[in-house]
Amino acid sequence: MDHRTMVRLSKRMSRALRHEPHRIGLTPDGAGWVPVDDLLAAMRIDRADLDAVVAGNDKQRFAVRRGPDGIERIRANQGHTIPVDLGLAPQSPPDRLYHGTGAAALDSIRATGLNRGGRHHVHLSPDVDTAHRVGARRGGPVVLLTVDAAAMSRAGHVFYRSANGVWLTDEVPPAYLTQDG
Ligand code: HQG
Repeated sequence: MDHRTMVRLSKRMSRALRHEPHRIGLTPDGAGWVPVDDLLAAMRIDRADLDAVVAGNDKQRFAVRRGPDGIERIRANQGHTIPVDLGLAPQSPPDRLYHGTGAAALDSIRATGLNRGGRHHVHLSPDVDTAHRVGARRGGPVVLLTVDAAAMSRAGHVFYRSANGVWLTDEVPPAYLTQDG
């Protein structure tokens, strides 16, 4: 599969597993898992293509595992808008985390902090490069924000780390944000 086809398929799988499973007749369990065979049938795709996306995905967006019942299931590691409990345990974050966004959002973020919007959490990156890539998705100049995660943690904010290394928290009030560069 060429890169473009892979990206397109990854996006369709993200949509199916994070946002609109019901549209194609899937019902994820409470933790977001669906049988691999059900996803293949619903999306009309081959197992080899699914495996290529899962293995080749730049961000490890998906996890596949075999349950105690012998059935293989797949879920998105993060980013859902459907209600799921990923079962992540709270973790102590690194002192600093990063968030990349577009310049257009800056005034609003300064006023109200980072909000999770339609997702379950605010997504934070462990390093500047990743944050920059996330911000670049907005298309314009990238704004890089540093999050004082150590201070947030001391103040009682809870952090989780998704299976692909994204740090998740409920919100980041403006007091914990500084802008770089
Ligand atoms: C912005 C991708 C105005 C926020 C990435 C962001 C990530 C505000 C946008 C993952 C705001 C939400 C998540 C406020 C936050 N006012 N704008 N108060 N608070 N925003 O896509 O963090 O490809 O939901 O800055 O790589 O960009 O999906 O979140 O620009 O890991 O696997 O609102 O999505 O991963 O956008 O990205 P998103 P995000 P996947």
